[in-house]
Amino acid sequence: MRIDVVSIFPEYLAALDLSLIGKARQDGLLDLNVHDLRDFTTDRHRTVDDTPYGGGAGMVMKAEPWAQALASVADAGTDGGTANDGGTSDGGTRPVLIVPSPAGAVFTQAMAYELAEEKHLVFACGRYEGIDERVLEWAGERFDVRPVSLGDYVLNGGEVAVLAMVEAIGRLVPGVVGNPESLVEESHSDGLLEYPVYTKPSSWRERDVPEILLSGNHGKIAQWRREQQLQRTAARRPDLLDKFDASQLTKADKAALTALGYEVTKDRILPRG
Ligand code: 6GU
Repeated sequence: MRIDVVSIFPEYLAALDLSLIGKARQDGLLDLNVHDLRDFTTDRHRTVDDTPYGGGAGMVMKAEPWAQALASVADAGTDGGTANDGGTSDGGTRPVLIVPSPAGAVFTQAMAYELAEEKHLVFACGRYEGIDERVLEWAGERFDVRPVSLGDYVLNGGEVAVLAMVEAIGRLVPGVVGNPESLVEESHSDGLLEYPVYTKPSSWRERDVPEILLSGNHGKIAQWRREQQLQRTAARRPDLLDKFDASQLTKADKAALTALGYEVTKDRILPRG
C-alpha cells in the first residue's frame, strides 16, 4: 500500500518510523511518504493561510498550495496508467483522500478494515480553522474524498489523527502484524470490547488471577471470556450493544445478558426497564 501525508509539520509524522509501522515500511509493505505543504507554495514567505471570508476567528488554509500538493501525489500510487489516458488510469480505483477533521464521519474499526484494502491513501492534514472548502470539491475529480474524525473533541490539526489512523489501518495490511490471529480476538473486531487479560504471577499483591483461567478447561475459559466481553461492553459502551446483531448470540450469551439486565429479542439487545 502507498500512503502520502501532506502537512505543514512533517516532523510530527516521524513517529511512523517506529515500531510495527516502521518495520512494515522497512519491509516494503507500506510505502509511506510525508510531504511539506510549504514546498508547494510559490511566494517568498511560503504562505499557506489567510483570513476567512465572512470574518471570524483564526485563519484558513489557502487552496492553491493544497491543489499543487494533492496533484503531485495523486498519481503516485499507480503504474502511471496506459499510454492514451494521460496517465490517470489506475485500473478503476481512485486514490482515497482522507481529510482529518472534527467535522468528518467518525473513524471506526470497520472503516480501518475497508481502507486497509486500498492501494493508495492520501492524508491532508489541515491546521487552523481548516482548508478552503473548494479544495475538497476540486479533489473529488481525482480522489474519493473522505472527511474523517477521531471522535467528538477538537485537536489543533490533523497530524495526531493521521498517526492514529495510519497505525489502525497499517496493522491490518497483510504481513504487517506477524501473527494475524492477534487481530481476531481484539476489541471492536466482533463489535464487543475485549475480555481482561492476566499474566504471571498468578497471585500478585493479594490479588489472584480468576481461577477459571488456571483450570486448563478451554471451553469454560472461552465462555468466561465471552461473558466478560458482554459485561464490559454493557458497563462501558452500552451504545455498542445497541448496534450489536443479536442473531450472533448463543444461548449462553443470552443468559449472561439477561443476568446483566438486558432483554434479548430476536434481533435486538435492549436494556430492561
Ligand atoms: Cl481527525 N482532526 C482534528 N483537527 N480534530 C479532531 C479530529 C481530527 N478528530 C477529532 N478531533
